[in-house]
Amino acid sequence: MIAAPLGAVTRLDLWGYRVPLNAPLRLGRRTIDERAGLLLEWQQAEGRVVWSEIAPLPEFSRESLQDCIRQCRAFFANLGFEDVDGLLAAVSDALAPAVRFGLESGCLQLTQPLPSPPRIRSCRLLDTDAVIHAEALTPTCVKLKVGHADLETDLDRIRRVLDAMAPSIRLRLDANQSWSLEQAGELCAAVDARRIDYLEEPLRPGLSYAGWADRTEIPFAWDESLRQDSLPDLDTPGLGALVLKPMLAGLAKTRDLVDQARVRGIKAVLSAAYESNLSLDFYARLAAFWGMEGPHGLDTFRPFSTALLQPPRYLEDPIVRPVLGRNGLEHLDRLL
Ligand code: OSB
Ligand code: MG
Repeated sequence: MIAAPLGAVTRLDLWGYRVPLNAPLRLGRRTIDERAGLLLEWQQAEGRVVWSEIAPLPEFSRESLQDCIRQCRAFFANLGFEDVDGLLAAVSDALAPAVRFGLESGCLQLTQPLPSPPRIRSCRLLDTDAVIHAEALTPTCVKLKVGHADLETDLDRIRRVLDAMAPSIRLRLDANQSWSLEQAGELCAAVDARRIDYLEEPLRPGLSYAGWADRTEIPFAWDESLRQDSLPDLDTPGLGALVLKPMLAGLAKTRDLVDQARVRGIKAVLSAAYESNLSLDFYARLAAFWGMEGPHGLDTFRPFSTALLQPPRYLEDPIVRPVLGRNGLEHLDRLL
């Protein structure tokens, strides 16, 4: 990496944002009706500005927004940096993943020539309670949340979605760690395996995947499991994809897992955690920069009532929202 002197950053500001959601969003056991987060504004000489985001997701992140604000203040108060490399070297696991992401993604934009956000097709996300409309017919990939109801109800929904989809469209299922190996096996046996891309996090936390490949041809994917204290065995038979949420893991750890997937011929899929359009654009740039195939899990902008600072640029089919300018943000601190 080219060591751009941090002196080139003339100012760093911490901002807060709150965006009402168009519809309540269910996250695990909680429902939220607004999304809150932080933005870092990195100003450089010649008026160049880079934005990065820190947006821990309730129910999925351990850190709160207040934790992140505290950690940002302490990080810049206690450490003097020579350059971007020095700053990155000071980013340790003592910092929460969302804070690491905000710092790492800011530094990446400062030092690397990222492409502008390409327009990409995301995997269309259908909510648990979603009614299956004809809109499910257009994408190349659909993701359905399962595991909240009993198996018969899930099977019924899966079959209805499959019936509504052209045969070429791939279906991804996400059970968010709901089932035993037996339940997952039962479900897999009852669906058309050829139409399922993969089944994300089928098993309850702590259960072994050792018997997976003996039971079904449907590959499983790991998401939550990749954020446990110790990394699961990436050579486990049946593992078909790593679903990577940079906001929940940090950017450096995400990059490492992209490499680990690549050497094994496993799919690596970027997945959003309801960040603002700024991070969604960043993920699209990242996917191009890292040469990742997709489709990625970036269909999370729909519930947002407002875009931050600029319209989203990564969307193949535009979603038009009013744009909240810099004066709609709350200034929290000057960090540098
Ligand atoms: O379970 O993968 C999840 C978003 C926030 C929290 C958890 C999840 C998600 C997504 C993002 O599903 C969209 C995707 O991966 O397609
Ligand atoms: Mg998931």
